[in-house]
Amino acid sequence: MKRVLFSLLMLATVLSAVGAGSLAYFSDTETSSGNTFTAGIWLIEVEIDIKPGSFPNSINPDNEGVIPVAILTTADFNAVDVNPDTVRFGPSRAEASHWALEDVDKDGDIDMILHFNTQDTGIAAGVTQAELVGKTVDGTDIHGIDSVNIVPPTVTPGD
Ligand SMILES: [Ca+2]
Ligand SMILES: [Ca+2]
Repeated sequence: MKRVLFSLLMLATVLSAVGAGSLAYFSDTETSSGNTFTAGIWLIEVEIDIKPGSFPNSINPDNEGVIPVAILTTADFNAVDVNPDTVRFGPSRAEASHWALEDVDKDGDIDMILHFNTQDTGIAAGVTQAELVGKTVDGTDIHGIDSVNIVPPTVTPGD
């Protein structure tokens, strides 16, 4: 299992080991939930799939609908263990409007699918990836990240 032990002493090691995505998560957690990073707080990196079955994960920020996001069960993680009430998604940390347990990726195990109102997520032009955070039923922090393709496309210099 990809577990990362956060402690103040280990911070430099952890950040270099798990990369920029987790760095963003680290700062968000600090401000949003008041967690302190003392020894013994664990973080599980989970596999998520924005818009399961679709790639690229095209999102129109003006859409009034929902964005489905799956938390996938893997050999190392059971998505059934996630407390859906704790899950937040996107730059604005949206709460799910709906969730269910189902085999999203049709590999024979049960995953969690959550729906977030697009307007609640904070996903806007220029966003290239979106994070999901939450906790398991036993209180362990989870974090996942997936790519986002904003439509209609924004003009990028050099294209
Ligand atoms: Ca996808
Ligand atoms: Ca599955």
